[in-house]
Amino acid sequence: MKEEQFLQTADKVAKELVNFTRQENINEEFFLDIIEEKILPVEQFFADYACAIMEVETKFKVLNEQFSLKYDGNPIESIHSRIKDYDSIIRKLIRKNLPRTLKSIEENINDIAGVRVICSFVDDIYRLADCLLQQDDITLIRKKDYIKNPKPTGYRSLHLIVQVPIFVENEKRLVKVEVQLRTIAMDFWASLEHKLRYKKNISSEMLEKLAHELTDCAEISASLDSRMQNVRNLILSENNR
Ligand code: 0O2
Repeated sequence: MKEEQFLQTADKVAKELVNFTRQENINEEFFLDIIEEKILPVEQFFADYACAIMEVETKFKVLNEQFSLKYDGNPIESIHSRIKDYDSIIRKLIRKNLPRTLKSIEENINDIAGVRVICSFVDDIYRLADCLLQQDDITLIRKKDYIKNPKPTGYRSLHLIVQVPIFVENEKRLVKVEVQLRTIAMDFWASLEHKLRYKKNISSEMLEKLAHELTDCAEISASLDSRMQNVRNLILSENNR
């Protein structure tokens, strides 16, 4: 809905600009130059991230196929990707007191392109991450293991910032992508917690109580993951006997 409203507004602004150019007899070439100078670089900038997402998604899809041949079943339940919206990017720049330029966004914001990989078991997360990082066109920029070291909120996931090459015409560009790997249980918790975090009109005492409750739920969910992993290990060892 937000995207639809944005497109309608953008369409209206574009039409007004064209009318203004005509009424004021502004040189059409000048108008097109401005578009070329201001709008196309932004479009190109975000297009690079969309391509990088495709590259990383394909790598995971290939790994998923390969793993399903070698092991028992597919390790990946689903993959969700997104380009961070412009509002969130600007808010992050302001929060970090950084300049609001494309160069600054490229250098300082690591999660413009995000790929979330939902796995069946915790072991799959580490196996997939290792396989991705072994590929010689992937460079690891940063790794944060919130599974071994959960956030105080209870949040768990493995975060990788990787750099991947994309090939456009005669040029190779290196683009950063944030990969979040988590189990179904971790994703279930994170999605609900994210929804609840933005609920308004809650007293501070209640907020504190709910934060404890959510951390507790994260523990329960982690213990479920660990039990499911044990069940899987037992089945695998039985099969190998
Ligand atoms: P969205 O819409 O989910 O993408 P950095 O990017 O390194 O500058 P930071 O804060 O160090 O910033 O990154 P961090 O904490 O490693 O990862 C941030 C992302 O992890 C968040 O993205 C969430 O997706 C997820 N995350 C981290 N902590 C929590 C948490 O407590 N609960 C939930 N539900 N998700 C969490 P964004 O930026 O919030 O946006």
